[in-house]
Amino acid sequence: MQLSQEQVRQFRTQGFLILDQLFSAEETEALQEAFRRDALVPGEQRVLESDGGEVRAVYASHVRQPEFAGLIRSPRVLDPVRQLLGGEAYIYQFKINAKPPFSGAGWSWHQDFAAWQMADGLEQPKLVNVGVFLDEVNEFNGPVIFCPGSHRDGLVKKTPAGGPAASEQHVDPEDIALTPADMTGLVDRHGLVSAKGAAGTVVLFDPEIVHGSAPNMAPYPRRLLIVTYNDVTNVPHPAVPRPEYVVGRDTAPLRTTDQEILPVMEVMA
Ligand code: HL5
Ligand code: SIN
Ligand code: MN
Repeated sequence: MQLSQEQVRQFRTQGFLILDQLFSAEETEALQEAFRRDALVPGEQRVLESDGGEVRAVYASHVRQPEFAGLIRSPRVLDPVRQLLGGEAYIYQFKINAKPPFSGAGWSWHQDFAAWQMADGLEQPKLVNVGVFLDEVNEFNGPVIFCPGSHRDGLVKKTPAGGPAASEQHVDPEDIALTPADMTGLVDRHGLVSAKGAAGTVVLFDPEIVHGSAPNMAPYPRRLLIVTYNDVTNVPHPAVPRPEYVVGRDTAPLRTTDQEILPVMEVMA
């Protein structure tokens, strides 16, 4: 599966591209079920909201749940990623941001590559993020908001905000948050667009695009899965490596599979 030239052009100029309902309702339900299972697994990979209540994010579900192992190798995802990178890809990071009903907090304005350069010594922004909507995303449940075209300005901030980290488990965008002064200029130049759509929709986005999201005000969740693929020639050189759940160590080129998300049904005799 390849993107059209127009889709590639959109990704390069806007910094994101929406692929409406790339996954079917049945596939999305299987992914939801796999996440329900995975969110129960105790461990460092599970990040709670700051009040200690609900699950804020879960990392590396692709190493525990077969549905996610299939998803990351799906030609519908991996082919466009390799097309955009112009090379082979491996999994840098896999996370699901849960944003539960009413209580899911927002994510501060940030650029992903700032975190990965600072925390992991990653040299080049040769990555592609693939966001998969596990629920419908609308104006009520805290869509990701992009500052379109902002990726072409490069990194706005190259040092952490200072002060105690919001989380010991990962870099919370709060720790690299852009200031109101940064955002005023960016929004003047580029405006803002939110990524909305039915469950099963995919949004590809650039590691340098400025983005963030508001809390979930709705009585339903906004579970957003984000797979970050890195170019195999761009492996990080960290002073101190972060845990494997947050930065993948298997840098071998990922191959597509025809065993995607749903189990292949056994044919009854
Ligand atoms: N939580 C990620 C990490 O690598 C960084 C953020 O949205 C990605 C900024 O720890
Ligand atoms: C992120 O950038 O990882 C958070 C975006 C979101 O889940 O709204
Ligand atoms: Mn981000």
